[in-house]
Amino acid sequence: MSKKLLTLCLIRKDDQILLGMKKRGFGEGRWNGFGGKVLDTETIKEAMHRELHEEVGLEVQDATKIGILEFVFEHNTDLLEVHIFSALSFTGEPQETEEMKPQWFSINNIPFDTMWADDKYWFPLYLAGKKFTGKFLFDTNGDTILKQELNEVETL
Ligand code: 6U4
Repeated sequence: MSKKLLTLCLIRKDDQILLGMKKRGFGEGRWNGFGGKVLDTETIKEAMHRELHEEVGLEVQDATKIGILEFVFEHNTDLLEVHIFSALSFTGEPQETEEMKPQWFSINNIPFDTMWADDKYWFPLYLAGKKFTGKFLFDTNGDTILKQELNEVETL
């Protein structure tokens, strides 16, 4: 297995959450938080800030790590380790970029049907202010979860 580190940043303002429609590449056609691959030259947190800026033009000051999830796809030797951050304030205006089209959603109306299939399991923990770790095995095309494990944790 070769492990790849990725970031995902979720921004919440009162009862709204900012998601982006991925316009190209991995996860195209799904709403998601903002993030991407950690480069060899940067820390995970630096990557989170860089990707947030590149994908939606925002800066955050208060991001805290809330989750670490591992994703594996059937018949694939890559393991994606996604480090998830939560921020409650930001500077800048959300901007559409070549990668993402941002939109605010009510936390009571999150578009789970157009998101990664794992999101509906761990978003409730995120929204309740909990921390978590988990592992998900997807089928080859990433549409169906074949196996999963999700745990609430005290610290990460
Ligand atoms: P670049 O480097 O821009 O070509 P790209 O292939 O577009 O990469 P990447 O790596 O930037 O994609 O971003 C993948 C994003 O999707 C990361 O923020 C992590 C996130 N992600 C991957 N699998 C996920 C999953 N199962 N559930 C989820 N987010 C996931 O909520």
